[in-house]
Amino acid sequence: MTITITAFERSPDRGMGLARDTRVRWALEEVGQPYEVRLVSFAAMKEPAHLKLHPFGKIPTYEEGDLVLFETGSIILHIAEHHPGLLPNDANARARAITWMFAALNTVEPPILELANAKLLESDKPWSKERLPLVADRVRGPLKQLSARLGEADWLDGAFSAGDLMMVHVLQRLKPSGLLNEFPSLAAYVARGEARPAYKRAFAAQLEVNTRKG
Ligand SMILES: N[C@@H](CCC(=O)N[C@@H](CS)C(=O)NCC(=O)O)C(=O)O
Repeated sequence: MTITITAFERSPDRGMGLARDTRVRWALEEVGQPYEVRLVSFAAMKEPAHLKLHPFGKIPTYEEGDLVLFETGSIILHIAEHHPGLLPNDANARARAITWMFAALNTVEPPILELANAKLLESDKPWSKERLPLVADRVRGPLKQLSARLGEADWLDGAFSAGDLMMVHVLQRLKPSGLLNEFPSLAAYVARGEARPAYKRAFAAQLEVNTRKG
């Protein structure tokens, strides 16, 4: 059955790979599933046709036959559960890999998004200079703990899993801030993720959309 995802017609990051369709493309590349992409504008995302797929008017969405999913956590879990390659066979190891997906989305991503929003949307406010260091410190806390847990390992719990895929993509948003480089083992972890052939294919595919003329 054809898989169709949605992505930005023009991503605000101009193809740096931070838009969340990249993590879904990456998961599909890891498990070797072909997919089609429907590009949507910011205006179209808020129209009834897209709101039927995504009640919050965002990308990405995932369509496969009658199934429509939104939220990258759910989409990637679905992909990982239906195709080998992103979750271990052992039940406990599988549950732990899924736990890392939740940790990426629920513990690590929120302060990173807060920092990105503080820089993007609040830098003109008189209190911004005072607030930014506080927000940055709220990112450093979980990064320090994550770095301690990763230790010398390549991946968070044995072989590369959907948990690593999600965590690497979440951490990538920190690269422009320089904050990731404060944690060399996490910077190396992200680089290991980016070196995977499946990631490279996903990155190239979204870049192609964002550098297309017209
Ligand atoms: N929690 C959602 C977040 C989705 C999301 O925020 N998508 C962004 C692109 S990365 C978006 O569509 N932003 C446009 C908007 O909110 O209007 C997920 O993981 O899928």
